[in-house]
Amino acid sequence: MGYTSKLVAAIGLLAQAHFRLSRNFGALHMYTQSLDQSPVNTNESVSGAAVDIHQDAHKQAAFDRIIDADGKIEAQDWMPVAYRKTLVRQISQHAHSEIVGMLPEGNWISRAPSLKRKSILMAKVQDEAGHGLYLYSAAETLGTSRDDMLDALHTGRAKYSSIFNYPTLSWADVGMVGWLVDGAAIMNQVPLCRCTYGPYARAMIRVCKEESFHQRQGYDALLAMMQGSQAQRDMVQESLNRWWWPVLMMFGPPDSDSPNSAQGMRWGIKRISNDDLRQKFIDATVAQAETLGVQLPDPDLKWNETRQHYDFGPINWAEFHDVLAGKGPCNVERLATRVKAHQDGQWVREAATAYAAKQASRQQRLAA
Ligand code: FAQ
Repeated sequence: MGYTSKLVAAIGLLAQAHFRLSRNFGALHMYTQSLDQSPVNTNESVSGAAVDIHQDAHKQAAFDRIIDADGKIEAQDWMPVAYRKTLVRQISQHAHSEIVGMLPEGNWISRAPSLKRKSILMAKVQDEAGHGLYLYSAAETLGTSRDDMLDALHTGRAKYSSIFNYPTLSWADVGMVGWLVDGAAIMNQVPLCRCTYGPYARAMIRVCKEESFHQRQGYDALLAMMQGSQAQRDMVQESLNRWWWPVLMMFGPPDSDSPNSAQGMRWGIKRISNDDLRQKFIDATVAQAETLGVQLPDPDLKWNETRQHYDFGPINWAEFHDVLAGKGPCNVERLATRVKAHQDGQWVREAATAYAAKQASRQQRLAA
C-alpha cells in the first residue's frame, strides 16, 4: 500500500473510530446535536385500529405552519414520513459524496509539488472527512443508523455525487476540483444553510465556510500554474476541458426532469432549483476563467443581454445517466476503495467498541 492510500485509509479509520465512539456512549446517543432520543417518532408506528386521524391532522397542520412561516423543524418534532425520507435520502447521499470525494484528491497527496501544497491538500481532504461526519450525524437525528447508510453506499443502493466518478489525471485536476467542484458545491450548499431541517441547515454553515477555503486554494494553485511555463498552462486548459461539463452536471438534471424538486422546494429543503443554481454558477465562473486566462470549453457560451445571463451549450445528459447507472470512468474503483477502507477499519471499530464498553463499566463501578 502506497503512502497516499495509507493516509487515506488512516483518515478513514479515524473517522470510523470517531463514528463508533460517538455511537457507543449510549445506544441512541446522537453525536452532532447531542440528542438523546427515545425511540424516534417515525409516525409510522401508529397501529391500524388506534390511528388517531384527528391527532395526525393536527400535527400535520402544525408542521405546515412551521414550513409556511419558514421556520425550522427539529429532530424531536413531528414530521411527515415523506419529509423524513427525503431528508435521509439527500443528507446521506451528501455525506457519501464527501467521503467518496476524498478519494480523487487523496490520490495526489504524495505527489503534491511542494510541502505547502501538500499541507493544504491534506487539510482539505481531512475537511471532507469532517463534512461526512457532520452529515452522517445530521442524518442520524432522523432515526437512521450510520451502519445502514454505509451499507447502502457499499452495496451500491445509495448514490453519491456523479463528479467523483471522474479521474484526477494531473496536478491541475487537483486545482480544478477545488476551483470548480468546490465552487459548484458552495453554490448548491449556501442555500441549504436555510433548509427547514435544523440539524442539516446548521451542519451546512460550517461546511460552507470550509468549502470557501477549498475553492480558494484550488484557484490559487491554478493561478500559480498559469503564471508558470507553457506546459503548465496547457495542463490547466486540458484539465478544464475534461472537468467543465461534468461539473455542470453536479447540479442535477434539468428542472423539467427532476422528480424531487417540486416537493423539496415546497418543504423548503431545496431553495433554488437545479437549473437556476447551474446558471448562477456559470455566470459567476466566466469572469474567474478570464482572470485565470483559460477558455471555458463551450463555443455557445455567450452573454445574453435580454436574460442578463450567459447562454450555454447543451449538456450531455446521457453521460450523466450513465455515470449514475455505475458506468462512469471510476465508479467501480471508487466503490471498491471505499469498501476496502471500511473492511480494513473493522478492527478499529471493534477496539473502539471494546474500549467504550470498558469505560462504561468502569463508570458504573465508580458510581455504585
Ligand atoms: N450525482 O430530482 P433530483 C461536494 C440524482 S458535495 C448523483 O433533481 P434532488 C463537496 C438525485 O439524487 C457534492 N446523483 O434530486 C466536495 C435523484 O436520485 P434519487 C454533493 C444525482 O435531490 C467537494 C435523481 O438524480 N452535494 O462536492 C446528481 O432534488 C470536493 C433526480 O434528481 C450534495 O449532495 C448528481 N450530481 O436534487 C467533496 C448537496 N444530481 O435519489 C470533496 C445536497 C441528481 O431520487 C471534494 N444535495 N442526482 O434516486 C442536493 O442539493 C440535491 O440532492 C441535488 C439533487 C441537487 C444533488
